[in-house]
Amino acid sequence: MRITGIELHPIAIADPPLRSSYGLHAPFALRTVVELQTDDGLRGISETYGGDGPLAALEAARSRVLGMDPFQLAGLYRDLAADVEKDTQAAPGGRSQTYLVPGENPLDRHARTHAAIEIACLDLIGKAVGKPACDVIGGRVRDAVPFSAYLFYKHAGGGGVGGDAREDEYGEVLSPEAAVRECRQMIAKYGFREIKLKGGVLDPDIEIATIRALRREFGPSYPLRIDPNCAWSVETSVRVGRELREELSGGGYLEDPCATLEGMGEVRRRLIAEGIHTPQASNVAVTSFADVPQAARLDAVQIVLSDPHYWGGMRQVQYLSHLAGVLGMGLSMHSNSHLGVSLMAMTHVAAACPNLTFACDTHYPWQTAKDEVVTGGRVPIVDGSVRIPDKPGLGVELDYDQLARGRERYQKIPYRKRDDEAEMRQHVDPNWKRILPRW
Ligand code: GKR
Ligand code: MG
Repeated sequence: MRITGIELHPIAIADPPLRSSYGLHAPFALRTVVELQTDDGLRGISETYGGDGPLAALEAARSRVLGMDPFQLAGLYRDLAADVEKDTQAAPGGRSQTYLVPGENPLDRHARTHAAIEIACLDLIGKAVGKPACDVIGGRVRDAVPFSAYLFYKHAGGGGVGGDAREDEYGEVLSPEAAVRECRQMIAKYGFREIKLKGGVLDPDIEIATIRALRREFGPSYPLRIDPNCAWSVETSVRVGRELREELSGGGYLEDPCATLEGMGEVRRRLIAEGIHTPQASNVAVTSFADVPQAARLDAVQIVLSDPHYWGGMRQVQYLSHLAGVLGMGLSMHSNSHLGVSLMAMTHVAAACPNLTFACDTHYPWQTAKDEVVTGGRVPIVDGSVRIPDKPGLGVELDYDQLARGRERYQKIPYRKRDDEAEMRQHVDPNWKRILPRW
């Protein structure tokens, strides 16, 4: 089997005005759908980050991928990584994700590009051998993968503009009471059994009150996690850890409370000194394999957040799962705004990682059927979980009319890169800047 064609579909999908320490989500999120064709008539698909940067990186890989046997993935990773090693040398001061929105770190470009190609190849391989992708990469340890209710503070609005404006299902959410309502709605609709609050938006005392209100409403059988994306100082992180000692216990965690592994290591030491063992998770201080041993040495991170989109694909996430296990760390999964193709890639790899024992993050509830590009509409989330379909590969196919609509939306909008800070200045506060730590 040889790859004979690559089609890259840049699309825009409506996204509500969600807030985080990065700023505000734009009315449309950008994604790229990758489609590979083979000489025996198969089509393999994947979904990745959108906009000019990811598209250019995929274009640059075109000649390497055309003619390739989709089973031969190790050499592809080596060749894509070779280019980035040069970038690393050109970046004295090292790598850091702290100030970059996900998908924009130049030092991980090869991993993101490889992921997009690898996932489409695994879809092809699954189709060629008649097996689901999770069974191609070593076999599933679960048939259904649990996801968490991913709560955001948000402004009123359902995302999109004009004829593409979407219904505002959750309304404005800028208080603890509204966050509880949002969570109730999301759990009623999807049946999630774990809860994540995106923090770093309101004063930490309000965010503490939000977590407490969630605990009162849902009780200790719903583990809680809070993620301010580095908006807090070490001092504030320790204070929040202390005040939420009870609420974040029993399967919950504190995610990237402050910047850097050193900062998180200090938070950990100080909390332990007070007898508080709340684990810390990261998708900001730990974004590459090189970060993991250091995170373990400093005891800064106890749970690594995997994500096939930037860790290099499904098999790289399995390696990460293994490494985390060897170092005594747990594994969970990070997400960004995405559609059903990504959801299925996340589900397949999570099914094939024994060490991934937390419910994965997903932004999927924030997108709608109007933007979905897989046939049959939205991928069902039932009892908080996505089941592995009894179909080969990822188990989803593209709806080409929907894809064309996504491409049209992409052509209509002026931006080609996620810039939450600019959105914040345009819609909320003309003087807004991302300041870390803010509190
Ligand atoms: O969508 O605004 C967002 C999130 O803040 C996202 O960008 C983060 O990557 O979900 C992510 C996280 O866990 O840090
Ligand atoms: Mg995070």
